Amino acid sequence: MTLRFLHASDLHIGRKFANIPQPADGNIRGRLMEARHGAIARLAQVAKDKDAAHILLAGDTFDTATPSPAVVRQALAAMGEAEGVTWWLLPGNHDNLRDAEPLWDSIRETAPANVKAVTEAAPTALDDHATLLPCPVAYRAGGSDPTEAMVGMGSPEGHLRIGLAHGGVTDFTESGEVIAPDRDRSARLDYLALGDWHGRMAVSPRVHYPGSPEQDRFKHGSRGVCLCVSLTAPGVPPEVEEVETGQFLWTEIPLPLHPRQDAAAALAAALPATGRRDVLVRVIASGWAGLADRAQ
Ligand SMILES: [Mn+2]
Repeated sequence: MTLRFLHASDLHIGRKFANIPQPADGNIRGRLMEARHGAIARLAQVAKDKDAAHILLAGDTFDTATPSPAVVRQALAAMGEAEGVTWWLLPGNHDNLRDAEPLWDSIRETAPANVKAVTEAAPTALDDHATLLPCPVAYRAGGSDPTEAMVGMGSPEGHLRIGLAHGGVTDFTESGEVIAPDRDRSARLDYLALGDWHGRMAVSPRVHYPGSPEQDRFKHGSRGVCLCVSLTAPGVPPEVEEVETGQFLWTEIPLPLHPRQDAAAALAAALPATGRRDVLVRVIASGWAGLADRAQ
């Protein structure tokens, strides 16, 4: 009996991208915002393709504690359209329980039947063979390990134990919480689904960050992914497959320059040959240029 689910995090729906220059003749900020909403449908498609019955969202589904009602309504509607899939939404630091109380109230009241808000740190049956152990972020900077409660959470004999949490395992966290990297062992987990880090990272065979399914910074250099996780029996290591979900590629391109070079031609040659409309490039120019070269 295989349990298959998708693990994603940090959708940051509603993010406005005010730091991205908006060209006079384009709407890149709007397109980036739309791509984050679009991640919902792309995840739903992956779930369908992979025959996964559940999608675990490990926090920061929404970018702020107070997304506009339209952003929330449209996101929930898109999740509702995914037939045969149940979405499990965990509060992260951006949409934590305290700051985003009205948001979680409205999700519980208005969400379609296949969208579950996991706002309590209590074991929840995922199906007849698996128990979800969620640890929602209570407030923005808790300063303690948000997964500690998992150790004491019970589950029926023979059930798979799947942890769901949001926070850092090392100093990359901005929120102050640090998760014990061996939590899978101390809480007897078959899988620990984490969010917070926006790049893909495997902490250990059972502990994973999928990163954001739609990238939002230049640091990772590849399109966003989600994880397709298969579990067969308690104690058996999971099978974890990365599935690309990102629309935009955020990438850095080095551009070494020297005097009397045609810089414009060098730039044109360094840019990607195809698919440019969905690529954000940060050009890192370096080297030497005389005054005339600079002007050019
Ligand atoms: Mn985040």
